[in-house]
Amino acid sequence: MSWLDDDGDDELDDFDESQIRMRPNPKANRPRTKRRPAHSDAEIGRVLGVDRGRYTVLLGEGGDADDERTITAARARELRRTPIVTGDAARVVGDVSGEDGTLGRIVGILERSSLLRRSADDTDQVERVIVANADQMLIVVAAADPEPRERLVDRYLVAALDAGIRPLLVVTKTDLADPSEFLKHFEGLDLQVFTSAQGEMPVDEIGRALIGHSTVFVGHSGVGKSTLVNALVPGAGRATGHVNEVTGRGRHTSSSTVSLRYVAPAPTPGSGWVIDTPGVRSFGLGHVDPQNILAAFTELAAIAENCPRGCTHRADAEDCALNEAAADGALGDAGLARLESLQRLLATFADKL
Ligand SMILES: Nc1nc2c(ncn2[C@@H]2O[C@H](COP(=O)(O)OP(=O)(O)OP(=O)(O)O)[C@@H](O)[C@H]2O)c(=O)[nH]1
Ligand SMILES: [Mg+2]
Repeated sequence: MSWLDDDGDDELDDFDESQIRMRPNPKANRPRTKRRPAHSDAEIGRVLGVDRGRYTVLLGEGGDADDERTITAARARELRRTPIVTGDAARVVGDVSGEDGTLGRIVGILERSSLLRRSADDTDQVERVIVANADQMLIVVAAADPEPRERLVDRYLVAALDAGIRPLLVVTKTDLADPSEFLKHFEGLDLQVFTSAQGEMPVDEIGRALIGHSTVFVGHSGVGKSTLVNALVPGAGRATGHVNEVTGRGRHTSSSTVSLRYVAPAPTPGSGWVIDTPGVRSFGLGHVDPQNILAAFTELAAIAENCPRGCTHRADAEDCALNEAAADGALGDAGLARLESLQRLLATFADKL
């Protein structure tokens, strides 16, 4: 293993001299080369969380219980511009023992199967990466306190469909208000819906949906994401906050994104990953490709093949094959409801929250 850094020069930005002496390198006297070390000895680990430039990485996952360990790692300089986020599969070198006071080094990340992103607003192309490799998104919305807003749910749906992530919906705090009116907005969608109340959280139902998946929990501050995570993952110890009675806003209790292992209670075998995220005020969609939204509505996408080039598929779009099919009664009630949902999601690009 090389203690040259990743630029191939001998600036030892991550190591101090005491470590060098402890780890003599037989190649140290060879001529310098600009070739990067191959890091063929890197271990692959799961990034569980990021805090002030330090990554918590799980190594040895899936092996013997003894092999599994959580380490702290810094990123190699060559990765400066690559965002590394919770859920990434990272290649780690250096001290990977996980012992107190040790620091590994992330030298690369594996190709991601999905990437959930948002932008500050809809015109902003600069994206913030939230989580990598999630295959489900649990959209958490409260029946009240804070008031549910279907537009924000639409935005999450759009972000999920764009990223190829399956959305699920949970309405919390149904002890405070009846969510049925709110839920009507989502009837046309292929969306599993849970409801949750104080003292009556659907832990088993949600748990079943988590097995074998990596599920990111998203939603406004104060809707109860961390409360759910704590109920699902005993010992998670996520802090939960109060909702301000005057503004109806949450207090942004969770400040970082953290991945936790869900283990189904006996006798059901199975596990999955839940990712608790901080509540956000807005969820910009500047980076989203509307074609990805349409593609998620498979049967409607097939009809839309007959649309003129550049068709927006909005309700007011002329010669739109979808609008024509709707007018001809070719879609049926369920199809009409889905078209309405699709058109509302497409319209989120024009609306601001
Ligand atoms: N009445 C009622 N209160 C709930 C329910 N679920 C959560 N709460 C309360 O809502 C408040 C906010 O919950 P959190 O879990 O901190 O919310 P969060 O979504 O994690 O918020 P951020 O971390 O700020 O994004 C806490 O006081 C919870 O006790 C529920 O089903 N019913
Ligand atoms: Mg929280």
